Amino acid sequence: MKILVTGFQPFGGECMNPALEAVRRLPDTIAGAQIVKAELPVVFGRDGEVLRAAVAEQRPDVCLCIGQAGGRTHITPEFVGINYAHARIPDNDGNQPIAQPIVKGGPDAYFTLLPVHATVDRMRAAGVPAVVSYTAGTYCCNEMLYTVLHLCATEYPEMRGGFIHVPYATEQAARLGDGTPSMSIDMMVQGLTLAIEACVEVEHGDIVGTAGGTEQ
Ligand code: PCA
Repeated sequence: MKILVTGFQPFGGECMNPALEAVRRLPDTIAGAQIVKAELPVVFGRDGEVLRAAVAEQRPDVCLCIGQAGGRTHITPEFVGINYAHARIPDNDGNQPIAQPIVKGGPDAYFTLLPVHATVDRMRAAGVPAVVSYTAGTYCCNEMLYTVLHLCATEYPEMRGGFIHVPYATEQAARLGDGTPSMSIDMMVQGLTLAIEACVEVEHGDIVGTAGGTEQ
């Protein structure tokens, strides 16, 4: 099995993106699967082009995209990508789409093709804070989740895709305000490794999870 793991570049004035740092530290093989990596720009439209090119070149069985969700306390595998871009801040090229579809005429939403509940169970059992999220927001990360699932639905029916958000790294929180939640990059690497193991072992569907969601 081949798994393409992507990490976003820094954005919003941050000098690092913990998602990219964690992806860089992943080994080349996890649970027998070959891990290939790509770095994505935080630029509406171009992130999808880079992803599309990486998928065309690598032909992965699984495409797992990783991004930062500053302010979250847990690693959050995302359940749903919506066909809606609405940027609170400009992207790294100064674009700020407001109330735009990602794919004109596309379905309103796609559900993840990855076993997010099995993933969260594994992370929690290993002591890694994790919860299934039912919103990936409306910025580039949601755009990427929607885009990868649209690719799966339209061009790569054998591929499975999904997205995981990670919190700020401890180094970022040290520069931000008192009370800013964070996690070590080492723990993110551990969590992402468990997520990839879950993708290898749970090839069809997911377990029925009771671990709740971000609404709780
Ligand atoms: N997080 C942003 C975009 C890039 C990233 O790492 C988001 O949550 O949309």
